Amino acid sequence: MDKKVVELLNAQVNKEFFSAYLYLGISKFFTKQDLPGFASWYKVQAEEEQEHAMKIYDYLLDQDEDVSLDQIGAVNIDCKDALDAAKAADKHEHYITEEIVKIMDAAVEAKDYRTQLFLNWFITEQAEEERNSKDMIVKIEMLGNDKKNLYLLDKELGARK
Ligand code: OFO
Repeated sequence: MDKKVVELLNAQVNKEFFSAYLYLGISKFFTKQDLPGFASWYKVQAEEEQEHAMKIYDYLLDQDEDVSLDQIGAVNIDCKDALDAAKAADKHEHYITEEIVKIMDAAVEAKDYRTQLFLNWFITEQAEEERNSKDMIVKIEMLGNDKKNLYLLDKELGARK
């Protein structure tokens, strides 16, 4: 495989694990806010991010490439409220979309059609991730960003498996 494509995929494994870590941090924030439904929703999201990382990990090994398991950055969640946390998640998803697009660009340049096919799943997934993170902001803004108003949404979010 093209060296740059492999490097970017390798870096993305780390970024997806960092996403998991970030969502765990947001989940912890909501646990401490006594909003267990939000906490559970973001914990499920953290698990999804680990699956994303493992998809790329498996793909690289399937192509007989190596995978470097680099250090995952620390997460310091400094959110003042639910809306702030939802906005942090939304910002992160836009960043991840940009990173996936960069890998796709490199795969196109390298005429690496197999990796382009592989990345199609992530392109679709990022559209869903951005929609979900935006929906969360819209819901919080509609209900009102205080704990009493968020109680009902907390019940709904707790149902995510
Ligand atoms: Fe892996 O999609 Fe979110 O970050």
